[in-house]
Amino acid sequence: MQTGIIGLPQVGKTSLFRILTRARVDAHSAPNQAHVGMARVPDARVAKLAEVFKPKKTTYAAIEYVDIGGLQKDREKNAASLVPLREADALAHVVRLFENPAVPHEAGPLDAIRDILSIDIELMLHDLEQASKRIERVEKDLKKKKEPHLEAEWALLDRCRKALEAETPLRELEFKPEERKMLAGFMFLTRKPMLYVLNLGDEDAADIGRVTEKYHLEKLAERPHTTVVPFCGKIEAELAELDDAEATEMMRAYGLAESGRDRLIQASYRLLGLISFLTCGEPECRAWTIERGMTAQKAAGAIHSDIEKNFIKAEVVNWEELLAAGSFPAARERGRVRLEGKEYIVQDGDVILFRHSG
Ligand SMILES: Nc1nc2c(ncn2[C@@H]2O[C@H](COP(=O)(O)OP(=O)(O)OP(=O)(O)O)[C@@H](O)[C@H]2O)c(=O)[nH]1
Ligand SMILES: [Mg+2]
Repeated sequence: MQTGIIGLPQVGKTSLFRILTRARVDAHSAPNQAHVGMARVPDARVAKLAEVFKPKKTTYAAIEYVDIGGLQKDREKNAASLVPLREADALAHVVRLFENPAVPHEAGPLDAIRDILSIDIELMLHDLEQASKRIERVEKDLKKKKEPHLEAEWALLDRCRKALEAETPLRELEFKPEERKMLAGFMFLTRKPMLYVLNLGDEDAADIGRVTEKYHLEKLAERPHTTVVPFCGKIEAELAELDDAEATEMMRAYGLAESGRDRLIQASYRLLGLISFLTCGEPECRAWTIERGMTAQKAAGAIHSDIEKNFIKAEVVNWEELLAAGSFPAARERGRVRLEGKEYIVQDGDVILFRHSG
């Protein structure tokens, strides 16, 4: 699962990418080159279980980020730099809210709402073009023969086109399952879930819980499939260089209760519709990524297709109950371990032991 980082030039996209993936990207080399990297999903549950179970190996979930260059005023050039985003499952738009006289903001004085709209419009124009092209084709085919599936596709695309013309991103429309299937091939950018990263200056750190009001962005977070995460890019970059004790000390000095990096990665994980179930034993404590709403049998496939195929039952215990019991047998004795069938819907934080044949 991949999140594409977008935004105007010089808003801190590559800095964010570096913080998330801990990758060393030379800021001065090829500004318009796309960078791809993985970020470990911070998970206190795995850490706590590992402390008790002392496994040989601890493995966290991971998600991918891609940093494309800044979008330009030149629409032609933008069309090309938007292409890598079509493959992304979600977008993270970095919005500049920090002052830095050494790096002036291309769009002029700081204005989050203006910047958000200007990027949204680029994305909507991209989608409008895709929809219009396909509508033209469908109309041609419909003239030859009135096929019901083409008529359905035309109606759906026409609805998308009208929404886009009214400056409504497609993520705000509701689609039926069969419509979603039809739309899958188009890779519309405004259908992807959106994470707005508010890149704040240091002076906002102590009041980070209230910045959406300060910048009049409360409405933004209420939109469907949209998350807003305030973030102090410069502080987070410094924190990334420190060991845990030093980082905690520095966060206290700035009045930050938790790591912005952790908050941001967890928010994008949720926005992608992902949850983790855990496995825990002597060789390994591990978080496994699945889509929310997956059944136990499907979830088993995340570990191995054979376990999915030969699924018998799942032994399930909530991670906190397992931690309190101290071991799987002890949790069983306390009656905390449930025996679930293949249709059981796996919950975030379930620790699972799969029973399978073969
Ligand atoms: N004060 C301050 N400066 C920042 C922050 N984030 C980035 N910068 C500075 O802004 C400049 C641009 O940062 P980048 O991360 O390269 O921005 P970008 O969005 O990737 O830029 P382009 O890829 O060229 O569009 C660098 O000089 C950073 O040091 C921040 O949160 N605060
Ligand atoms: Mg960059």
